[in-house]
Amino acid sequence: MKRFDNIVILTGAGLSAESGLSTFRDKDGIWAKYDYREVATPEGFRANPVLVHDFYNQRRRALADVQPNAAHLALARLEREHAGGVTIVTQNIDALHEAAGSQHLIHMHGELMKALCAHCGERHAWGGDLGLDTACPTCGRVGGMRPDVVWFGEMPYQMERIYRALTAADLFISIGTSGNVYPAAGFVAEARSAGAHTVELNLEPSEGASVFAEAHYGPATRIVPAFVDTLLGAKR
Ligand code: BV8
Repeated sequence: MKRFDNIVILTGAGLSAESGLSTFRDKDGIWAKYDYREVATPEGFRANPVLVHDFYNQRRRALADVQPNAAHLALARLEREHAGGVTIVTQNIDALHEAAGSQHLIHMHGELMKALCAHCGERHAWGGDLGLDTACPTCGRVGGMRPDVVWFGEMPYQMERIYRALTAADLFISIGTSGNVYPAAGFVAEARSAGAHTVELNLEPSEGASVFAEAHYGPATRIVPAFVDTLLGAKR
C-alpha cells in the first residue's frame, strides 16, 4: 500500500449504524418515518417547533445508550498511529467519534449534544430536552433555543477549513454515506481533482460510487479496521 501523508475521511450515518443509531435512507431509516422538510428545515421549525423539538429530543435521548463501534475505534487509532495528517469530516451529529478518541474532527452538520440560541447566537453543551420554554443561559430569552444542527437550506459549518483539507489531501476516504446530500456528496470530486486517491468504504455502492478510484463493501465494523490495518502497514 502506497504511503499517504494527508488523509481526509468523510463519515456518515452508516458508520454509527452498528452502534444502534438509525441511518436516514435505509428502508427503516429516519426519513421513512419523518418528512425532512417538516423536521430538518428552518421553515419546518417555524411552522411546528414542538414537532421538531420532539424529533431531536428523542434522538438526543437515544445517544445515551450507544457506544462507539470497531470502525470508530479504528479511525481513532489511525489518527494516533499515522505519521501524517488525519482529518475526519463527519455529517453525523452524534458524539461517537469523540467517544472513540478522535481529536481532529469537523462536525459539518453540527452536534446534537449542543444547543444554539437563535436570538443571541450563543452555543451551549446540552444533554437534556429542549422546548419552547427553554431559556437561553446567556440572553435569558425563551423560544429561540434549537439543536445546534445544520438543517436543509442552511450553510454547513467550517466549509473553508474543509475545502482547505480536501485540496491538501493525498487520500480521501468516504465511509457509511449514501452520497445524496450536498455539499458533502461533492467532496470526492473536489479531492480527486486535487490529485488525491479516493476510496469508498460502505455497505453498498453509494450515489457517487463511480467517482471513487477504489471501493470496499461490507459492514463498517469489518471493512474499516481492515482498511486501517493496510494503511498502517499492519503495524499492529
Ligand atoms: C447547503 C443534520 C448551501 C440534521 C443533515 C446540489 C444539488 C442538489 C441539492 C442541493 C445541492 N446543494 C445543496 C442542495 C440542497 C441540500 C441537499 O443536498 N438536498 C438533497 C436532499 C438533494 N443540501 C443542503 O441544504 C445543505 N446546505 O447546501 O447550503 C451551500 C451550497 C454549497 C456550498 C455550501 C453551502 C445542508 C444539508 C445538511 C442537512 N442536514 N443532517 C440531522 O441529522 O437531523 S443531512 C443528513 O443526511 C446527514 O447529516 C447526512 O448529511 C445526510 C445523508 O445521510 P448519510 O449520512 O449519507 O446517511 P444515509 O442514510 O443517506 O446513508 C447511509 C449509508 O450508509 C448508505 O449508503 C448505507 O448503505 C450505508 N450503511 C448502512 N449501514 C452500514 C452502512 N455502511 C457501512 N456499514 C454499515 N453497517
